Amino acid sequence: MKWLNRNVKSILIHPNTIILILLFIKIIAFRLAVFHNKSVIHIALIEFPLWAFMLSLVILFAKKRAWTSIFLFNALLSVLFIAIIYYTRYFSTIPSYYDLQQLYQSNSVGGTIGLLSKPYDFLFLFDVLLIIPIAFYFKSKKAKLSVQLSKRLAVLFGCIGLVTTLLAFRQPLIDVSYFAKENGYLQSQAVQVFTRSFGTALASDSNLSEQDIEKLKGNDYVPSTEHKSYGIAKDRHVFVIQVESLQGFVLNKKVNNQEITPYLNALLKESTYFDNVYQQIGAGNTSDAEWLMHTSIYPEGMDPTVNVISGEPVPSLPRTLQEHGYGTATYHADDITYWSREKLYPALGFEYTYTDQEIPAEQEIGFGPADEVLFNFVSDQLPAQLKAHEKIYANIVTLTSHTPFEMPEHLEYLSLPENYEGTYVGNYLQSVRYVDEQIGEFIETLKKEGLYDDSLILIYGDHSGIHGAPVTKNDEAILSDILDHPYNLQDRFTIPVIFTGGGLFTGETISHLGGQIDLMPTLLNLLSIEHNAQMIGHNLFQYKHNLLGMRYHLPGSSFINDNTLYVAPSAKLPAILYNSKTMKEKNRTNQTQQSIDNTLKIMQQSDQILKSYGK
Ligand code: GP9
Ligand code: MN
Repeated sequence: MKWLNRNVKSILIHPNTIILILLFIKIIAFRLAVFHNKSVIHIALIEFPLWAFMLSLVILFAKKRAWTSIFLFNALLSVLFIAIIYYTRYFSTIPSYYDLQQLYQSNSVGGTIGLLSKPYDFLFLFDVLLIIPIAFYFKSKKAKLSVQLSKRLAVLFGCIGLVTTLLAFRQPLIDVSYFAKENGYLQSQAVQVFTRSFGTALASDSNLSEQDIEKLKGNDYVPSTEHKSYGIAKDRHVFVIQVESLQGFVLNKKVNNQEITPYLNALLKESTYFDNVYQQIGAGNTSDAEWLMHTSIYPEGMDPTVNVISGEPVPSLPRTLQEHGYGTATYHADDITYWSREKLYPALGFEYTYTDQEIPAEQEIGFGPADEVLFNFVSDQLPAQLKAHEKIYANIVTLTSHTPFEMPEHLEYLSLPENYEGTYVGNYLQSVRYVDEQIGEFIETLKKEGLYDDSLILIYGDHSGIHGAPVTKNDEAILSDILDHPYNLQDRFTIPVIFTGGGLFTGETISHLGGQIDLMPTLLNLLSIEHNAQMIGHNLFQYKHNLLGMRYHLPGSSFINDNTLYVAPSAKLPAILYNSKTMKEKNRTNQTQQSIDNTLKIMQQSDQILKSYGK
């Protein structure tokens, strides 16, 4: 018994054991933070072995510098875990190896980092420091790390890791976070490396016609020439204004008796306003919204879409418009390499690209010139564009209302209640109020120049601004105050879509369900222009029913149809269904599985097309 006690004791306080125990605790903390996973057995069998395998290799190969190498390994792991945790808090989904590759783009979250931290995060650095006294302790006791034991442990953990990875390959990868929770983070990365080398997530042989897709959405197909809206804006100039972080809930809303978007609200009277349209972007944020607008193909989801295309020309809105006599230009005041637009824009086929090289770096707010500089620049280009082309297409992507929404005081036009001042939501409202004013000015310019009556203008939001960790309890209370109900997923995901232009529309609000995928087909129908490739979306003026997929911001296989918002099971939560009118939870019906299957079929078709644009 004594012998056994001594043996157990010597194993427990063996240096190899101590550092493995520390690693195990660290991994439990990581899984708790990212997946809310408390099952120690699951962690021990699935998540721990591959990391422990790496640590054992470090000891094996480091030999004399073992303690320094362990320290570095631990430090690197802490940085990695913290990066994953912050990313997950902001985007509500885990990052993959390719997201970590592009950490240089982290200024997208830059000013928000402070808002993402939590008091206990520093504990991830605690064990790194702890290694130092532990190393000294064992050195003083002349207790060495055992290479022999590390060898055995490397074989043991390596074998368990291999088996769990092979098992992971047998599971369908529809939602990356859920997959990583069930099968392990490293295993999920291995499976992604494999699937990405062999095509996009859902890509497989799929051959749905436009008629088939309409049927899956619940509509009878009607040829576009028979739509009521067909050609009502034929031969007009086209202006598309994609507004940074613009959400639907701010329209027609007041705070302190002031409208948040007075110019857009007034414009609605001469527009058609679609008030039930959902964002569908993936990891590529703004650039994915640009992709959806210009191709009507789903974004990749877990990777910014621009990263999965080859950069060769793709069938697109600019190309189709150019074939119909339009000069096509795109304007965005950020660095062109952000979201690899130096690849995206040529692939989409814009003739003129204006970015931070051309748009003057004046009145900088956040990471670019204020939107008034952008709009003034566009106005200045118009005469030359109109001289060179009979019809023009201008794609204008705003920037100022970007997180963290901090505006210089003289541009804060709203007088907010005291408790809103300086809050995330308060700042958001100020920045939206600012861009509203700039859009108003730009429309006035078009009117003054006599262009408004000859133009079709589409204004929409790229994605939500209010989501994730920066939203505090206090912000939630302010949102409830504005909305008269707790902020919900529908408030978060719906973006305003406004079609306007002189004499075209009469102030109608249409509540057919739509997604960003529908913007391009709707616009082309108004212009009576056919696109020579398949579009996954449809004309919102025509079709009453819809079925939308969303991945990345919702777990894969989530869907939105006319009356349901279905959130598929995720790494943290079980599946949940909402009545999309009331946002009250509801029960699953026989129809639910059918809608999931139909959504996946539509997205599969889309992914098939996206894959053909790939490398
Ligand atoms: C970057 C700008 C903002 O160029 O469009 O991007 P976001 O962070 O919203 O994707
Ligand atoms: Mn954006």
